[in-house]
Amino acid sequence: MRPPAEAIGTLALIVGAIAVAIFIGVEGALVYAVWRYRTSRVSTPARFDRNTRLELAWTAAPALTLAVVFVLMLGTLRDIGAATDAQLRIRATGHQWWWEFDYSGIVTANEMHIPIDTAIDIELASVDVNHSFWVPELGGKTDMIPGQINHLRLLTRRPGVYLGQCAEFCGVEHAWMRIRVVAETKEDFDRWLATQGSPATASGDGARVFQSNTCVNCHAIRGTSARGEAGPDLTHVGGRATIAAGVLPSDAASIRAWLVDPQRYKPGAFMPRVPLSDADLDALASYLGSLR
Ligand SMILES: [Cu+2]
Repeated sequence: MRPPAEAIGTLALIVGAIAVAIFIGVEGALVYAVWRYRTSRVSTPARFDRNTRLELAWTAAPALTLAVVFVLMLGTLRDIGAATDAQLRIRATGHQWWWEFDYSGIVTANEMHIPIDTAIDIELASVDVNHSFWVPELGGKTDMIPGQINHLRLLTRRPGVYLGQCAEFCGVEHAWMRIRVVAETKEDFDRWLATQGSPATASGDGARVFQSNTCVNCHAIRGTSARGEAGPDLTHVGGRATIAAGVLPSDAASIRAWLVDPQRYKPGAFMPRVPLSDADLDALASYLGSLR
């Protein structure tokens, strides 16, 4: 399978080259005519309206050019469509304003890991409004529509971090709906997935604060009694690079600041302020930061 980004890039180059060739041809003819006939005193232009050959030529040439582009585009669409040969399936669900990634039951948020050299089929879903999944370096953008599953094919040969963004206006925090894709070797990916699949520790003050407050209504931490589904799964939140879909780094100090006043960092987000004592805040922030 060909990386979709490569297919799209090649198509853009070919279509761009055709457009440049047409531009040079048309502008060249114009400049030539202006220069060649610059001293001409003829005020009535020559008439061509009975010239069938000329009419046919300038109808056929653009039609043929577009037909060539059309055929090339069909090939590209085949290269970037649903991956029927997928070796890995990931369900990506858009939420206002974060992403859920489900690896056959192992759920994480906002940071998607993928193995390199692997044909991946992303099932795109939404629980609320239209979103659009877009990681420019990996491929085209595809809408996430409530009540419908769309597919996006992903493949990359290069390990690294690829940044993406929701590309369909979805409400006030649309701009803070960042996607972070970590492409890594198969071994690193398998290790990551095994970690994600393991439960979190449920002991300690932080775990107690989490489970005895309203946190559990919206968030899940596998291994504890928290099973909420409205907000991001936090089982390994400390192992991600950011929280709140890119707003803050995922260290204990930032998590604490976020808990104190989420609206300060992401106005409009559905995360409410939970009134907690300073001691509880410290315990909760260091607990969440430790969930790696
Ligand atoms: Cu959006």
